[in-house]
Amino acid sequence: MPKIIGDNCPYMPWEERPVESDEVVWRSTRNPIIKRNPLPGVARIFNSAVVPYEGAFIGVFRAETDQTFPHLRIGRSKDGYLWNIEDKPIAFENAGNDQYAYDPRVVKIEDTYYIIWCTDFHGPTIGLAETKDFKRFKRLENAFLPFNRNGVLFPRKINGRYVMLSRPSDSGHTPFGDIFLSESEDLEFWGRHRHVMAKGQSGWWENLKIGGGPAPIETDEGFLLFYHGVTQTCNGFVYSMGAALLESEHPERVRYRATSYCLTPEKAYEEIGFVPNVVFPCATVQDAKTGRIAIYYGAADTYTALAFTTLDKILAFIKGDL
Ligand code: BMA
Repeated sequence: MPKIIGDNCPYMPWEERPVESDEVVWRSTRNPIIKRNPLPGVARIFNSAVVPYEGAFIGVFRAETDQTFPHLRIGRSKDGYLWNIEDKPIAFENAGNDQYAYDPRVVKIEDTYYIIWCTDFHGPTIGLAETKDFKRFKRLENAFLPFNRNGVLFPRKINGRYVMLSRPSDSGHTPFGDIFLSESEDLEFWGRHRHVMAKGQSGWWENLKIGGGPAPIETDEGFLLFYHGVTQTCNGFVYSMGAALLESEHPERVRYRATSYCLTPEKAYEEIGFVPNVVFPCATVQDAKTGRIAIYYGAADTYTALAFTTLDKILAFIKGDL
């Protein structure tokens, strides 16, 4: 059996696959777990990140106000389903009033939690911050020049360097895009850029663009990467979720990549909303002991939803054995 390299999380959200289902990724019966207008002045919470923290969970949420202003808020949950979300945006210690932020990821490396998101620096690019306690947040230098999105840090240094995936883009809705990788010794200066995956290599469902999703999950067979893949229809973009396995010490090399999506908009909360037909994964929590994986994803730029898989099932799917 393949193994997750990482912590156990016996209290993670989990639902067994329904007996009649043969899906590789199955949805929570409680979806969407965060509904419309979840807080006063907040219209929608979606595309958000969750990490285990001190026997419970912390979320860094993409909230959008009733003026459609995207920003980050901290939330806390005992079970990963029911969330208490703060009534104010995260106040970064050294960032002035700059609150514009969306599509966060959170990654723990050694004893520090890093938040990565899409910021505005003369156009979209990758913002970074660190915290140890989710009370004080320090902004670091932006990682890249504009235009870039979908910055995703790996959960450990590789060959002595921090490693980040990103998706160079344009200033608008970006009708193109591949996943690249960059390295840094100090999280400030980035280089040794490598191309990791091209759009469209796994089918028409991702023939417009692709972008990294949650922080890659380390396994004894390599890093498991969930990503979003986008196709264009006469009614707009459709965002699905794909999966691939990257080499452990050379994550710019793809070992396997699934040839079809593992989650695509099918439920009303994924097909109907502020932006229809979007599933957009930004976080996972997993249990090394059982190989269980819970995936947090944004649905239709309106809701937060949960789906599940296990390491053995998703790896078999990626390798084409299912
Ligand atoms: C992308 C990002 C995501 C969003 C998606 C669909 O460009 O802005 O936050 O989910 O578009 O609208």
